[in-house]
Amino acid sequence: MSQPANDPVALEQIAMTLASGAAEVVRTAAASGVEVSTKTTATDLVTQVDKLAERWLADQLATTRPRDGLLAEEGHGMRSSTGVVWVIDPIDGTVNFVLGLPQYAVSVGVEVDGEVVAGAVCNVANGELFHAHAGGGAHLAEQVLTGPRSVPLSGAVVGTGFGYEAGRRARQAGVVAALLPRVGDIRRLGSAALDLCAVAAGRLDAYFESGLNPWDYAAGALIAREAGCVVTGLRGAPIAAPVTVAAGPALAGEFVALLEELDADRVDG
Ligand code: LIP
Repeated sequence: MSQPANDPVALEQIAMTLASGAAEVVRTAAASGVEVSTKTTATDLVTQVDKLAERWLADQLATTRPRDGLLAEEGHGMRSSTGVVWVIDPIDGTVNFVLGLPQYAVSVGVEVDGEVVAGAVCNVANGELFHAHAGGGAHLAEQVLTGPRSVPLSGAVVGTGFGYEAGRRARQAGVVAALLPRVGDIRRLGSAALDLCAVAAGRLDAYFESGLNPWDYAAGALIAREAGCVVTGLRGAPIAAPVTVAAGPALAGEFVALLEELDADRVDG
């Protein structure tokens, strides 16, 4: 009997193949040089490699999943007639990619009827492939991921990121300045998708960021949840409305309360 078109296990396998394949497209294209341009601000970069990888992903889906929808960072979009939507960032961490800092990824999330049920994140630089499907746990290759260590908030290493608009970054910096003496340390690694996978893998104790786009978090949030992490917004809001938080269950309540105390969800003026 063939698998249903929206079976999470099958969708996870496709997401893994797409993420790994697009990562190879990025590696190959980058070898020929990278042309950089800007989007919303001078720091919001995009390259022809982002666009090439997204075109490759769109072409793969047009061939293998022609009736599914597509939402991708660099503009490819398709309406779904199956209830399945692929939510894609061809290079998450574009600034790192341009600089050659090995922390950038292809992120492929899969929604069925509005809920993300499968996803894969491939670190282009080292080939690490994080993946999950709803109810199936989270994995790095074949390794089962179980989230962060047990650590008090005062010792927690917290990942975060910043937007591209200067005024917003100033307000975000104010939150981080107030947070830093209350936690163990801060890391700004430059890719939300890999930050969320780092929490899933226990490489970060927690993560928060305001203003993420669906393609930044779709796959990583599922992977973190399937690793047993709490992934939430602030004050009962859904994730990315505007803040996305990921932490182990023992730390999440205290961490969310601290972010609410510091008004981490009020940086948009
Ligand atoms: C990036 C995010 C990161 C954020 C960066 C940037 P992009 O996505 O993944 O968390 O802090 O400013 O938005 O633009 O490289 O795809």
